[in-house]
Amino acid sequence: MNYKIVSDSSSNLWFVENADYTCVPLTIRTDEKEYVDNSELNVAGMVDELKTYKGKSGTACPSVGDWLTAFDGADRVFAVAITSGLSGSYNAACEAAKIYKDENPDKDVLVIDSLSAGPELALIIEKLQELIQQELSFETICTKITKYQRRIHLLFSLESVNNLARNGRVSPVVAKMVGLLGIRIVGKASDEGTLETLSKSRGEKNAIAKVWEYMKEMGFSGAKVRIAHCFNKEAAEALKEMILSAFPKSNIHICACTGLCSFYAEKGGLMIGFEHGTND
Ligand code: X90
Repeated sequence: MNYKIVSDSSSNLWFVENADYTCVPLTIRTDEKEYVDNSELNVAGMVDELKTYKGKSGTACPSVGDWLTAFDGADRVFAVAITSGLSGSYNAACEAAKIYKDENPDKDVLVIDSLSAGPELALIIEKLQELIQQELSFETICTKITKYQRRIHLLFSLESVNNLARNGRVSPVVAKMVGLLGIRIVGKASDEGTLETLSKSRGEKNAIAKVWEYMKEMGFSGAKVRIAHCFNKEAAEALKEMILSAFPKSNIHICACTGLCSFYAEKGGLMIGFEHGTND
C-alpha cells in the first residue's frame, strides 16, 4: 500500500524529506505574464516586477486536473489545501478526489482543508509524514490528523495588504489602516479560515513582540514553530530568538515564502505556524 502527500504551493514546500510528496502550483497572473509557483520560479524577480507593475494582478488555484495528476498511482492520498475561506483549491481537490475514487474504487483520498496557509500546512504535512512512517492505517491517520489540526495555529504580521485587498481577501478598511507608514497588521487565521486582525503595531519590533504575546496567549509552550518570511529573514530570526529565550527546546524552522505566499504576504511579511501544548 503506498501513501502519498500532495499539497498546493501555499505550503511553501517543494520537497519533503523521506516522503512521497508532490506540490501542485498555484499561479500568479498579471495581464502580461503568468508566474507558476513551482521550484523554478524566481520569487525575488517576481516580487520586483510586481512592485513596478501598474495593471491588475491576481492568482489562480490549481485545477481539478492538476490535483488529479498529482494523485496518480497512489493507493492512499492525503491532499492538503490552502483555506477554503480564501481559495477554490480545496474544492478542486475534493472534486479530484471524487473522480480518483470513482475511477479507482480500491483507492482512497483524504482532502484536508487547512483553514490556513503557509507554515500551518507545513505542520500538517510533517505530521502526516510522521504518522505514515509509524505505519498506521489510513483511517487512524485520518482521525489523528483531524485531531492535530485543533492543536495548530497561524499568526501573521504584514506590512502591506494591498494584494489581499485588491483581490477581495481583506476589507478595504483593513487595507487602509496598513497603508499608513510603519503600521503593521498582526492577525491570525480565524476558525473559518479567513484573516482576522488582532492588532495594529507601529514598527516591526512591536509587531514581533505582539506575535510572541499572542503565541503565549494561544497556548504555545515550547513545541514546534514554523516561520515563513517574505524577504525578511532578520525578523524571522529575531522572533526565533525571542521564543528560544523563553523555551530553549522549541523546534523552530525558518523558510522563505515561495510565489503565492510572497504575493499575498508581500515584502516584509511573516507567517508563523505553531503547535500549542507539549508533546509529552
Ligand atoms: O485561489 C487563489 O487564487 C489563492 C488565494 C489565496 C488568498 C490568500 C493567501 C494568503 C497568504 C497571507 C497571510 C496569512 C493568511 C491567513 C490565512 C487564513 C498569506
